[in-house]
Amino acid sequence: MLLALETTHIAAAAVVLVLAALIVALLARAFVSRRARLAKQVPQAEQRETIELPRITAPVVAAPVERVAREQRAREELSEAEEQLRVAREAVAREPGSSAARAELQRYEREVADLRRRAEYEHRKADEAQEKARRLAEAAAREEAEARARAEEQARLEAERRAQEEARRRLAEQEGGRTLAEGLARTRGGFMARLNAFIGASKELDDAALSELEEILFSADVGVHTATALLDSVRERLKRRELSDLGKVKSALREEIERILSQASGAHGGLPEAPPPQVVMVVGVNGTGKTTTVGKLAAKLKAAGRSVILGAGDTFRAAAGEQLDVWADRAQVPIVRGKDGSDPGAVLFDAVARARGEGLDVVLCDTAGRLHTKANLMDELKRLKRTLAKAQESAPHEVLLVVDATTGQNAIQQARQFHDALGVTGFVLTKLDGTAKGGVIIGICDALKIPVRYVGVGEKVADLKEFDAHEFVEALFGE
Ligand SMILES: Nc1nc2c(ncn2[C@@H]2O[C@H](COP(=O)(O)OP(=O)(O)O)[C@@H](O)[C@H]2O)c(=O)[nH]1
Ligand SMILES: [Mg+2]
Repeated sequence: MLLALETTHIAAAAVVLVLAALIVALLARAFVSRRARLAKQVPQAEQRETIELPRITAPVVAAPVERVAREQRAREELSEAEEQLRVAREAVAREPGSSAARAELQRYEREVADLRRRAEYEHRKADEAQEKARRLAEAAAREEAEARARAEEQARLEAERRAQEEARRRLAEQEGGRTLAEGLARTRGGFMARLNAFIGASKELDDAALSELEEILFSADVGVHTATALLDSVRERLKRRELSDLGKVKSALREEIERILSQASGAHGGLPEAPPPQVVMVVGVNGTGKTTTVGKLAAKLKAAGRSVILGAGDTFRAAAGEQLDVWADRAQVPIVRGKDGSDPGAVLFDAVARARGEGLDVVLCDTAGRLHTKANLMDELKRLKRTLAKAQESAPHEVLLVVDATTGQNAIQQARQFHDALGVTGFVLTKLDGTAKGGVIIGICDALKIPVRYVGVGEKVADLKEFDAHEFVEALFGE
């Protein structure tokens, strides 16, 4: 009974003690946190008397926010412990003899040391996280810049592709030019019509008929020399009794004309083969169609897969350079242009040098057909030719004379002048579509034995045709 009573007392005492301890602990905690709250209001300099951690810099990027928050928390806990350490120090100072106060001080010293290490660790981690985030941001920025550059490059290529397509479209538009027969319609309507009428009249092949034929041939713009030669060949065949009727006269003339044309020109026209860069010097009187021919030729060669560069050698007229620029743009080929009035030799030299440097196939050199200065055109062209030879051995590979068919027989004389001065290697007869004087082509071939490379029957690219003697005669004699 007594034992039971004692046990009850002990239990009650224990409960009271535990309760008392709890109350003390709660009070102590409330006190500590109040001090800590107060400590937070203490100015920063005072708070930082023992630790100098680097300041938290604003995060460069948003990613390490959590790390920064952890560092912030660690700092707060550290400053709370530091505050408590300060209080403990004061307590020891007040009661130097109190071992409880010293024990408290040691505990806070350890705690502050631990928390400082943690704060430093969190600071390092936050730094690392920031650094990592910065690197990621940099990589992202780099990637974005690269993607932008790629997009820009793609846009550029797309624009280039569209420009080329546009150029091709324009070329295609220009295609479907005249046929040779259509281009020769006027010539056919002139001398050929007279010849046909003469033959259709079915006269006797007597002297009167022959002098009528002579007159027709003289009117054909083939030149006196060639007209005479053609008539002679008819007479010759008559003598050999090869010609029994007038119908045969026509086929005899046709044969003879084809012989003259192909003797000079070979089987096919176009530019002859030459090692790259093939330098073509285009010459001729003003207005014959040099610049146009250079442009058309550039488009044709380019379409055939050859790389071409244009040299704007007519620096005497501003319009000539601009005109060639338009062609370069249309044909999508590079062009070398000098300032107006600058030395054409320098321009053409540059064009050849660039063709050599870039490994291009053909250099088409436009030249002036008339000079503003008193200088003689032929002397100037001779000088240009020498310049081209200096730019490249064996250049120019071709001296291409452009002759305007509408000038008729005068063209023969003109061609002779150019040939004597420059050694023309081939010629182009332009504007056949606009004249009945197409016979001049026979006269030039016969008189100078220069091959015809191309004929022009209009202003479109497709209107510049590679010359073919058989095709030409067929178109000329065709009904
Ligand atoms: N109808 C026609 N006109 C042409 C032909 N070739 C050139 N032309 C025109 O002739 C004019 C003079 O040509 P251009 O090339 O400037 O002559 P350049 O002074 O010798 O350079 C231009 O209006 C050309 O379009 C052709 O074969 N037929
Ligand atoms: Mg010109």
